[in-house]
Amino acid sequence: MQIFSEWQTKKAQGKKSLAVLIDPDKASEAHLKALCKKANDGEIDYFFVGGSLLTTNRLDLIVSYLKINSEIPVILFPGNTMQVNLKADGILLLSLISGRNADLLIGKHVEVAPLLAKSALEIISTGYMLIESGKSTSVSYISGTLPIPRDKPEIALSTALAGNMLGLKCNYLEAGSGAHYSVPEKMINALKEKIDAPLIVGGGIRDTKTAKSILDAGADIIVVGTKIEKDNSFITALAKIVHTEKTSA
Ligand code: 1GP
Repeated sequence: MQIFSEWQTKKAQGKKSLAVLIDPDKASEAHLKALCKKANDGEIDYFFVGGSLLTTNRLDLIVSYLKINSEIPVILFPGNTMQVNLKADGILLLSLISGRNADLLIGKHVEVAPLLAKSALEIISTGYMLIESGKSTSVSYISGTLPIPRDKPEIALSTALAGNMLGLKCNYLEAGSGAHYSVPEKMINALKEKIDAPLIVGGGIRDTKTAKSILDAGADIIVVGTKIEKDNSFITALAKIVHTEKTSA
């Protein structure tokens, strides 16, 4: 099944998913091996691969390894136009709608569109929103944009609605990697109540309690990176929560 239609089907069934974010600069082979095992055991639903800034040339190596050794979709989560790899299954074509940097709203997309059009990658257009998270994050600094204030769910909702009216297929609330505070539940809930598009939430999820409240508030897919880089046993604990919600929903 195509990735996005799987997201829609799962959402309709009240099923939740766990995406693990892999930063190509940081992932060792041992780490990737452990992640693939967990993916093949059903603990991880999707791999997201990318980062705000890559300082090595390992993207192709990482995507190839994941494709050979795991059975789950590998989805590019590109920080810039250099992070396109045709061996992946899909790409989140991010439009940074919380910001007013024209390059990240449409400019970079123009540069990669001809390549993407010729590829077999599934293109998932995504309304990407940075949410203020207690500290300046790489994504905010690199994108040169201000995040949405965390106490303004109505701004996030209006932004997501506008993005979806413009044709973006899903929404991503991003606190930023290593965020002090994850995305507020009230904001997640505001989007869940009014928008049918699949909702992805990530940034600063370091414990199962936070993961559960984000899922309960209405996230369909949670994305976890930093904590798993340090402790991949966290995946098993997270998977129990994410996939229990599946059966209880
Ligand atoms: C994905 O940026 C996040 O949305 C990942 O954040 O590294 O804090 O888990 P962490």
